[in-house]
Amino acid sequence: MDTILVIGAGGQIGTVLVQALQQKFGLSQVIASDLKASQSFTGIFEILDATKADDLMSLVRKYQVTQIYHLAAILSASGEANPVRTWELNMQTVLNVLEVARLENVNKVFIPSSIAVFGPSANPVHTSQQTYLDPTTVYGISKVAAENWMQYYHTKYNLDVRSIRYPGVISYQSMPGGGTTDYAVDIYHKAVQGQNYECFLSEDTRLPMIYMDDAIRATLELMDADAERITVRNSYNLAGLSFTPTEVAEAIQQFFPTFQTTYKPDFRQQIANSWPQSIDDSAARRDWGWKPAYDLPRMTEDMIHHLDHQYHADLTQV
Ligand code: NAD
Ligand code: AKB
Repeated sequence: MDTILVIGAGGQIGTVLVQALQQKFGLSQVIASDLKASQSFTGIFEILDATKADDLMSLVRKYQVTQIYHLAAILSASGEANPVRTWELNMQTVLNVLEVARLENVNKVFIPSSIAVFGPSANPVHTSQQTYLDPTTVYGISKVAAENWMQYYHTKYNLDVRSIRYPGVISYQSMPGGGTTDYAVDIYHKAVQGQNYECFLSEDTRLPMIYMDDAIRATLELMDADAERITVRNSYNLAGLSFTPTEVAEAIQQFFPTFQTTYKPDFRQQIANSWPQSIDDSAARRDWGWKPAYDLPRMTEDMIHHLDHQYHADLTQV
């Protein structure tokens, strides 16, 4: 029976992934961990600072962990405020996870990468799996390095480490934590609260995104795939959908016709300009059958349905 450790479980993806893993493996088989305790978890929770290799090792031994999902990182926009700390945290935690997994014979490891690995030299349209990786952010640099470390641990030690280059993840269940794609969650919250939105990217900035349901399903499908089918050991490109702020605002106006967006680009615009507009994920489709389920209208309907319920339920509790 598998025992799963999720590191950085309190973040945007972790809060949703933990629930999916609990459903799949059982409540007693999933250990959620983060820097601070969170009220939102049912099941097992442990405080863990993943920069501390000994603490990570103790936890893996204590629960005889067989799979690790490592989600702790500082994202693109927050990372630019403190590049050295971002490099240290993003790299040290990845190295600790890989090394502990090797030493403790952990069966499978998942460490996400990001579209942030791409930079100005990559073709921005339908960006291919194998292309130039010249990121402009410290976050992107740390993800490229992490991809190379994953490849190294697989090649040298046969560690079964798997990865996806997530696009910007859009969710109603949890808030994003300091990325360049965060506007695409914020805009829905404002609309459902009856407010207009000031966007920090320009109206025509097209970026690759993915709905949380698709991102979680992709993660579980990759981790379920037979090892011999995995031909990419640095990180798989993954496509969900691509849109601009104008397009998402128009999709929201189908539900809230008076909703208005204004545009005031800040430092995140430069980051967004260096990223792809759309992604070629043919390797993921070929190797483990990836296919996204959500387009912009379907995602918008689902986001608004759930957020409407959340805000309405909150109001009735006041
Ligand atoms: P997040 O910022 O929402 O959550 C990260 C979590 O890690 C936080 O709960 C934080 O407390 C925790 N953490 C930070 N330092 C830690 C440490 N030293 N030890 C243990 N935990 C620590 O991030 P997210 O959006 O959930 O992203 C998860 C992963 O997916 C990251 O690797 C990120 O780069 C990647 N990713 C996310 C997106 C996205 O749009 N959310 C897109 C591409 C890639
Ligand atoms: C960010 O904007 O930094 C993240 C990502 C795409 O990695 N959402």
